[in-house]
Amino acid sequence: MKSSVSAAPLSTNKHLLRWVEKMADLTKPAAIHWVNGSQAENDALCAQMVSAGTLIKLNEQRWPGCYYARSDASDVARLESRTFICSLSKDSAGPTNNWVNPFEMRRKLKGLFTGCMRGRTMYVLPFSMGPIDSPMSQIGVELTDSPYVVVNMRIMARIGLPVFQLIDKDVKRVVPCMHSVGAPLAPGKTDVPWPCNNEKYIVHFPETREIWSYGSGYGGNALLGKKCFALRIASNIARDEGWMAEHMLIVGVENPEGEKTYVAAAFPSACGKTNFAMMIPPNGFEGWKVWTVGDDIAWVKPDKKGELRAINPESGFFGVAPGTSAKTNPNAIATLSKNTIFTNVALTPGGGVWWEGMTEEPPTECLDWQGNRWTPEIGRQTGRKAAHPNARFTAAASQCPSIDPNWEDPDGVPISAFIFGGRRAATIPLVYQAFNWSAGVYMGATMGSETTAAAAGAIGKVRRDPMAMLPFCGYHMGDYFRHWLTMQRSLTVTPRIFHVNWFRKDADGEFIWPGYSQNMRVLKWIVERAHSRAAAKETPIGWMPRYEDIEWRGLDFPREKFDELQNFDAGAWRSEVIGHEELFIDLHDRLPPEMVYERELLICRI
Ligand code: O2Y
Ligand code: MN
Repeated sequence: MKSSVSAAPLSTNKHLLRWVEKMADLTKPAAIHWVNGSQAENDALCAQMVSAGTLIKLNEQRWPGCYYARSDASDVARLESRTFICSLSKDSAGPTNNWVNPFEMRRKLKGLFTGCMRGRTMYVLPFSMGPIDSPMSQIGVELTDSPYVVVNMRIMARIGLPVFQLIDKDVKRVVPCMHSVGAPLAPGKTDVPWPCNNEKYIVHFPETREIWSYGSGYGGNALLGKKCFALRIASNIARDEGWMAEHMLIVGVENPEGEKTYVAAAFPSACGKTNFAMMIPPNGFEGWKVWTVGDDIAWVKPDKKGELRAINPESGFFGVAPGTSAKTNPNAIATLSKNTIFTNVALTPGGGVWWEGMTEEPPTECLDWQGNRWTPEIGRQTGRKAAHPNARFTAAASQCPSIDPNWEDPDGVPISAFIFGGRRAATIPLVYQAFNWSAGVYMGATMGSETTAAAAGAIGKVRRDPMAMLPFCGYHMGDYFRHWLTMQRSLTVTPRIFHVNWFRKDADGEFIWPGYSQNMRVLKWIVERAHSRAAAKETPIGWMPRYEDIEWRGLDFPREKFDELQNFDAGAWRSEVIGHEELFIDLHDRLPPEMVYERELLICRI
């Protein structure tokens, strides 16, 4: 039986119409809603979700246009164990991805999606990753039964009528994205605030450029433009077309002379990318400004002159709330002050939100992310947090006070340096520069970090996370390293490559580096190095600033502490290199020989 169509299609594209009809036949929604992306539509969806208990409208005076959502307690983070790359051959996915035979997976998905939208509306949500008018942008259509996904995607991507118009011109390939929370609603049954299914599948078909996600309504599992498309599928497209889809923030650093230098930085999940992307320079940096282009994903492409240019494919931030404050990130606080969706933070009695680290004083009472009464005393006694550690805000990039005037430039911004970083308590210095591109690729390929709450699993273990792409590269990591190496051939100007570590600890377990806005001192050295204007000393692992190469105006930071931060310990590095080998063994059959040479060179030097 055909499903009833509640709204007229907003596209005339025959392929799209046929696909929507086919998917409706499979999933059997009660209605189909073609998303036009308007404010009125958004308001109506939010009102509908308020009635259903999915959203709570926050106090309009204090939090204008803001809503609050609590997810199901089992649906709080990206699920790497349930994320699959279903390429035709297992080899193409590589050992770091979960692979399932695509034919088998299609059979499984067909079963899961059959009738999965019964009693719900299927939203036809067209979206552009990147500015609508950019030649670097890519288009997708997400069919979802979650209105929460629609309103979040409206912030995170360009959606609605302008995208349908682009699809109707039939000039760009459309990536089909199927999403269901996997909770059909029987007639007469009342819905739960956060429908989802215990069985979860986040599936990518790289060859056919398709995404199928089932069972989760949360974040990267459900907002399919983000990790699924802009990284896992786009990394495949980028490899095939000669560009790069990277898990990187982009910032423009403007000096007092008005010269702007753009850099892109890859740090693993929840290592402070959003804070770095919105940095306000500290005392001593009068006349300097950091401009935000993006906080999570960069699409980087050589232009006609052979210079790398990057766009942020997203239009919003899906930022971690805990730890975000007027002290740690004033620009984020200003960004999320209106028109924001908060998920899994705490709800205060006055219709406001709170999370650990937002203010020094917690509220005397609030409801925690699961809706239970929480007081500081209860928190102390039980160890329970008011906000989930992976609680998020979804806020528009255009609301960010530091948003770069060129952030939507269809041709992107020029990239002068890449920065890799990790959360490492020992061994890795605050900052050093790779000797050249191939040493820089090795640096990115071997970076590691202690795990955090952004992904389900153990917290605090060091894991190798090449270019911060381990959970996001949609193909074999060895081929990905080769792609990085090959990219140099398309370039006339090669960006410099750096490694940073804000998280080195002293013998007492205390962080040595103050971090946050003080990272500007490191960023300045990086920018000056990119322009060949700053000095450095050669060490076995790369070029390092000496104490006198860093700008210390406005900060009393003793030389001995800096030496401790920058200390190169040959013994620790010998163990570190053994760690590199572990990852390389896994990738051996597709590891570019350059990676082995770089490792040999490093061993010789240390
Ligand atoms: O889906 C989630 O749980 C969030 S993960 C996330 C969100 C925004 C930016 N980056 C990440 C990440 O894990 O890298
Ligand atoms: Mn990320």
